Amino acid sequence: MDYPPICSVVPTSLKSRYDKIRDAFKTRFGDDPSFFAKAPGRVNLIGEHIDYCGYAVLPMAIEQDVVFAVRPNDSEKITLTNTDPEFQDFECSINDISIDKSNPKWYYYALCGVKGVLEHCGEEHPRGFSCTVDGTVPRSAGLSSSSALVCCAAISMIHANGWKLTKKELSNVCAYCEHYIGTEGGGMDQAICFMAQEGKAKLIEFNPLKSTDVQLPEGAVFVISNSCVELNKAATSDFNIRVVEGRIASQIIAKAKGLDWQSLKRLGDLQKKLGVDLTNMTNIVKSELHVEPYSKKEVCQILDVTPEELAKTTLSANTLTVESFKLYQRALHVFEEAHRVWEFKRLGEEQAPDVLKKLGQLMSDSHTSCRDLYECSHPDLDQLVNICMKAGALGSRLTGAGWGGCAVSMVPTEDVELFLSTVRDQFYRTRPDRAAMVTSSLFATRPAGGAAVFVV
Ligand code: ADP
Ligand code: NG1
Repeated sequence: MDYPPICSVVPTSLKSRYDKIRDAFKTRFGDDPSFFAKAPGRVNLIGEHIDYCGYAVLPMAIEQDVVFAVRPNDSEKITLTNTDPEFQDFECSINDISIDKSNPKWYYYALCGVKGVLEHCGEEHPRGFSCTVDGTVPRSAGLSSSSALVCCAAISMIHANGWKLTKKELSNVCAYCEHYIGTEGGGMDQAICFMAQEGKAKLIEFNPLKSTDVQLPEGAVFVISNSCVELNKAATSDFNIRVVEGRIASQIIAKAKGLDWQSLKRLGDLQKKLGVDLTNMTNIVKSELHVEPYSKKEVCQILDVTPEELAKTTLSANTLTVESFKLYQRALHVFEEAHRVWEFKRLGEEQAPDVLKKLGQLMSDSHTSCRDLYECSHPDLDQLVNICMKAGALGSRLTGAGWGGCAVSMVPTEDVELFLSTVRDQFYRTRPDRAAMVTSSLFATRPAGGAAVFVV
């Protein structure tokens, strides 16, 4: 069985940071923590907005993470504090966890993880814990700070109670419980958080969850750059509108094909049911869907349901009032992007001639599709991607949900220094607000390890 590691020594490279977190804990709670838990952020190399449609994605964990210093208690209370004064302390009873979807406070993400584990384990009289949180994952930037927080809370709750869940169980529980905050993501972030291995990118497949090592190309480095535009996914409806557009596209095609449309909410499930390949699916999109946006009235007519029934079968709480859906463009992106993921893996494995150029092209095609078909980019992010390409990247694309946040670029190893200084000059130094953030916003990265516990 594959459980998250429980280590007895904090690696030397992390010691000074963990000492500071321990000090913050001690100042607040008057005692030492009994363990640390850590959960990494991630960068998705390719496969955007397709996990919740059931398709495989290709992320790797990054060095930036969320760390909890934890001391279990017998009072059945959760007390959450943060090293960043921006985030206020919070306390509640473990038996009375409520999460307000309309107002995504920082501590709700932690409560999602605790609640998910409690529901899964179903044990009576669980122990609560006091903790101090410290995060280095840039927030609302597509590097999955929210899931790092959820997963870190889940693994802390597990360890505080002496329970055991495998990496797969934790991935599934956390993917499900992050929905309590309102975003209906597909599970990529939580899966890579637990399944990551140092030095390895992973192909993550869903239903059933499976992770496979991916050969990264030799001679290139992945560089992350933040556009410095933030979008909190739970506080806005942009993300869930895309989730719902995918569902409606799937259901309309299913109905046209005489299938049980109500049960076919994911484009990946639809493809399985139809038994055809991804190229065929793009042809089906072109023949069954129209390019113009669908009004809610038209969707209801096609599916032969009332708006109330559509709300129940398909919509989410924050998309009930959406009146227009772009189905053709969203579905086309999903099938083409799903194809690019498998191409990326295949080309990397074959190490074919020109492999770097071909992988770079796939990344750039992915960005174009996110920008034009999925409409989840942002003008500043497009500007950043253009600068990255001119600065020597072989491919560059938005990573994570988008609407701002980070780009990931593939850069020949020998050109990295020149690339970094060009992007620094042309994107960050042109504006004081960006210049102030450059150190935490522009960095080369390599695959980091997954969530772990350090007993002290
Ligand atoms: P991301 O793309 O980073 O997952 P989200 O918008 O989904 O972005 O979630 C970001 C939110 O997660 C923040 O607004 C904050 O509430 C919470 N969060 C992330 N990291 C931390 C942290 N270190 N401390 C407190 N809250 C955090
Ligand atoms: P970010 O932007 O990192 O929160 C979100 C989703 C992923 C995936 C990507 C887009 C959550 C927790 N995360 O990631 O599942 O759909 O967008 O590929 O909802």
